[in-house]
Amino acid sequence: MKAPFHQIQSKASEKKKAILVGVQLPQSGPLSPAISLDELEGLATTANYHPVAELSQKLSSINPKTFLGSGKVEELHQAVKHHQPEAVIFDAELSPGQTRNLENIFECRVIDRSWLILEIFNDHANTREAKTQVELARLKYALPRLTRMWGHLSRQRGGIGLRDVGETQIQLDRRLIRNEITKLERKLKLIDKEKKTQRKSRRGIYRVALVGYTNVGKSTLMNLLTGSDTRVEDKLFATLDATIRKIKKNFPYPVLLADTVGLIDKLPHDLVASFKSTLDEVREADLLIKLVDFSHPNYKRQMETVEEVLSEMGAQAIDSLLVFNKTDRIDDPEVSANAQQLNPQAVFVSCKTGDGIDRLQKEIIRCYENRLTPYTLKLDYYQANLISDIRKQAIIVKEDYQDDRIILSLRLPPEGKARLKKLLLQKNSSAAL
Ligand SMILES: Nc1nc2c(ncn2[C@@H]2O[C@H](COP(=O)(O)OP(=O)(O)OP(=O)(O)O)[C@@H](O)[C@H]2O)c(=O)[nH]1
Ligand SMILES: [Mg+2]
Repeated sequence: MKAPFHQIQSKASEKKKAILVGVQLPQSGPLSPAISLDELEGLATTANYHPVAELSQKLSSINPKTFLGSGKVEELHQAVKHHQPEAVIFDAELSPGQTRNLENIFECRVIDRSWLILEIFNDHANTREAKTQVELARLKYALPRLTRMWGHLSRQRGGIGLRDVGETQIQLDRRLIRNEITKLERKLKLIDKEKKTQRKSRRGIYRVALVGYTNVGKSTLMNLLTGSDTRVEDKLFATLDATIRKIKKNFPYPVLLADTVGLIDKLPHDLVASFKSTLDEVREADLLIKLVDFSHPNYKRQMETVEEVLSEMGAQAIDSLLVFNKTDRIDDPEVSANAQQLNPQAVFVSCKTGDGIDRLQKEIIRCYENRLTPYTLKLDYYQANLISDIRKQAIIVKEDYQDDRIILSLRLPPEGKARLKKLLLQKNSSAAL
């Protein structure tokens, strides 16, 4: 009989041992279980687990009590006895009841994909904003699952007798958690307000946001275009905060670029809700650079996930540029040719070699110029000294020096007209607007 478990040879001894369970449900589409396990392994390793065995399972239906059918649960139980892992990690979202039942059977921790992602976010959160956002998501996740912690405790202390104490304690803890959630939500509202004010101050400047699946190279591209030093790592969710920098290199206009948190399949709902102010950077951008890791075996599905999350966020209508990264890893020219044919609007780049970056910059400029509206401004000759200030607010396409006045053909960014008006008022001029 074929061994159900794939044994993993690895020496990450200081990490916590874990058994991984990849599941393929009918609604997961054509995604192969192997690819789903690959991603789970990446997540588990990032969260400091050392996978000792993997099981992948096609499911036609979910067992409401234990998620998997009884046969598979038993197989897993045997593997748990054999490997003595710290946790069994499922590549699915488990209900609080399913987690509790499985933990009772295995007598070890059972973690679902959502919690695993929350653990990684918790480890990587550095700023006040990210920490608050992650903490809120974790508490919301924990609230309906409190009983399982107390279930453990009452068993350890002899069971039945302590049950009532446990129940009372659960009520108390629930209240504490609810209070904490309210506190964090208030704190986030304040942070949100600060961020809004900051965004307001950047109004009128063209804003570009990098979006994409985690680990596709967003921060690498950000560093390349802005000369900043955002953290780049071959890790999932290296970036949790939105970093904003000016694009400097060879850009004729001021453009702000935002690096944002990576997306992933089945992102926990509470996390998306908690990261609202970070994701607002995406929602309010003028242009989205949708970055794809072209060398990833599952890049098409990753592109779909990004589209799904963007449309959930209400950001699907924003102008966008599709950019395929890591072309240096593609050896087969036919693969590139096919992808180019299927995505004729995409820009192909390698942030590692710099290949294609010039073209990308030109595309960003083209998108920017598409947003400009033509405008004519008539100045008297005594106002000619305003032209250098006007140049900061608009693109001067043509300066026509006539006998009695100067006619400027301008291209204005959104809100440019209001800013021009303000400038002329400040200088006490009454040009014909
Ligand atoms: N070969 C190759 N590797 C690249 C390229 N661009 C980025 N990488 C590598 O891909 C890994 C992830 O890069 P990041 O820039 O951290 O990716 P990210 O999208 O910001 O990831 P998160 O912040 O974790 O979502 C790093 O190891 C980079 O060095 C590229 O063009 N070619
Ligand atoms: Mg990053």
